Amino acid sequence: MNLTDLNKVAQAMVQPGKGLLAADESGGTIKKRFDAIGVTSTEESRRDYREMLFRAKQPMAQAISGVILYDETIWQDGKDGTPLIKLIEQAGAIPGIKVDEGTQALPNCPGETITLGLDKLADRLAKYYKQGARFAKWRAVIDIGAGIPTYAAIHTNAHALARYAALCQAAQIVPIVEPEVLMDGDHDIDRCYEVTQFVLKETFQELYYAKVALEGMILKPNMAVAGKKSANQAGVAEVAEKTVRLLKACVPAAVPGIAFLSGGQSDVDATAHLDAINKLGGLPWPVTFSYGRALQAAPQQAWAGKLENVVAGQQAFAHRARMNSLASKGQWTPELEQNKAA
Ligand code: 5MM
Repeated sequence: MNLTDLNKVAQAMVQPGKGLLAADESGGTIKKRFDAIGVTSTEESRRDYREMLFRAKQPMAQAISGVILYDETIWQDGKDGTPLIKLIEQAGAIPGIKVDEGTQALPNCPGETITLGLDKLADRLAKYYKQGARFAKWRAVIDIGAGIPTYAAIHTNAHALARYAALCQAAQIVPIVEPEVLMDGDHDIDRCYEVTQFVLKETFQELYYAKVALEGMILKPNMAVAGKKSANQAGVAEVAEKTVRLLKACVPAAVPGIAFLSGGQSDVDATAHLDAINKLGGLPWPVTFSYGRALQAAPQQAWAGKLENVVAGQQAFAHRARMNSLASKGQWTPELEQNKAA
């Protein structure tokens, strides 16, 4: 492992004013997204959609430091034969790859899951590196509900994240460590805080046991937010204050950066929260975005699978990318949000 080089890539991923585009939807997830806009999910439609995003010059060059790809995409060519991965590189962004293979029920833990994909991961990482990937992503999923999460689920998922991260670094690939505490339930923000704190502490403990170099990784956490079904929603200031307190208590300063997931927050909420977090200032790490839905919902709506809508789709993507770029510097305002033409 060359830690200096890993650290350089990690720092580039969280460089000022930029963040990550999570375009790594697996087959099932992208089908769900396409169903919502009336588009049939085929190899070609998925290619066309992602090519539209990667060819959006302005947002790709100004706001996106890296793109997380799904296995299918990293081997795909654009319509004119240019490999999609080349389009990302030409825009000055770093290609990355999702290497987890989804989740499966965790035995003895009803309602909880473990993320799959460790078997043969070393071989897959070597192939992805050769293809140009310089970082990877693995998502562990922790749900909050009656009697869950259990320690068994938290520990098993943290252990898998650490094994994945160690394998990535051995393959000279920066691991994005993503322990996602879902916001699907009716819990309040304090319950989310408490569970996320436990999950992060366990994750960093396991990373330490696995001898993962913190300087060569990126953390992709959830923010401290109330569950979607909670009657007791927290405001922007409370989310920012509690998220910062939580992360400061759990994430060592040696970590080069934090890139949040959006987790089902609305586009504007995800931006407003990131902005408020950065406006608080005094953070030991750069804090930016690694959004999937919060960057893509608007371009998906605008595109709707039609060739004549490609420019509109790219403009919608450019707007969200610009808003999040501003938020990553604490420079976003609701007025700028309205000004789509700029
Ligand atoms: C883009 O969605 C990613 C892949 O999800 P599946 O494996 O379930 O298809 C997802 O991991 C994503 O990268 C993160 O959750 C962040 O995306 P959001 O939409 O939460 O910002």
